[in-house]
Amino acid sequence: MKPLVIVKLGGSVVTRKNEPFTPNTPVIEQVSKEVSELLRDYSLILVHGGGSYGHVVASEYRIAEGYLQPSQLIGLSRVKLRMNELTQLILASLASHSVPAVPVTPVSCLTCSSGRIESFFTEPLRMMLSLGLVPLIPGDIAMDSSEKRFTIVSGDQLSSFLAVRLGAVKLVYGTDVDGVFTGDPRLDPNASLIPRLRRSMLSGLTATLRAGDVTGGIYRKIEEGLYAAEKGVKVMIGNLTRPDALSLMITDESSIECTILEAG
Ligand code: ATP
Ligand code: IP8
Repeated sequence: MKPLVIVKLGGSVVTRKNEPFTPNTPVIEQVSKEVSELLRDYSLILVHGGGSYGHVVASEYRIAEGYLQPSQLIGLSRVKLRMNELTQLILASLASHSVPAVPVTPVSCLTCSSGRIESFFTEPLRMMLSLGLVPLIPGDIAMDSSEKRFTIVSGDQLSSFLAVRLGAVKLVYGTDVDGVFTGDPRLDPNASLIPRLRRSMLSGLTATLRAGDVTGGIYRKIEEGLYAAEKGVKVMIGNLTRPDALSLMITDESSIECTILEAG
């Protein structure tokens, strides 16, 4: 089988994060085109985040906090409605570029405990990959065996879990900035890119969390990524809103600015 690469298309890539329920269509199209070319040499799993679709509704109903009151149940349904819309848009774009993607809905094949994946039936994913299909997996609601009873499982957690479980050679986290900076590059013009980031460097980092982000933003992404890096997966965080960035991060990483997460 071709080497497996997992790509997390961040919500900041596939949506316009400051405009509720708005896709970033040109970027989705560009990524779909690059994916169709990458499939000649790689097996791919695409995971996508919530951006201005999932986080808005999950935050309104406090889904990530777990079960608090019955009125949240319709919120679970509404998060799914919005995330399905976004998945559908990405799926349609991929299909228009002849990418044989198949949506896989995490709430139906995994459970969490206190917000962390505890069991995941990954056999369908293995079978899809061996056929040359491209699983397309959203961050999702999930059932939780702790007293929370339900939670949100982020695309970041799904990506690192699957990278380790399925033996990916590389995990690419795509956002709308060039990698991890010393501070939020949107707010701090003096923030500089960190080309290689280890766990021991985390205390020197300043990061901001967008209002309404229910899954922990860039800090949590780094934590999830380090888990996979420490298990031997090459993990990179970079800007997938730039044309050709996805192709370069996968085929020629030294030619593009990004952050590589390192074990140790
Ligand atoms: P989603 O959770 O919707 O999938 P995402 O995975 O695309 O979103 P975010 O969690 O929003 O990404 O993280 C990327 C954002 O983090 C950037 O838009 C950036 O403004 C912000 N950020 C805050 N602090 C930093 C930092 N120190 N380095 C890099 N980005 C940072
Ligand atoms: O955007 C969260 O996934 P993420 C998905 O990868 C939902 O953190 C449903 C909010």
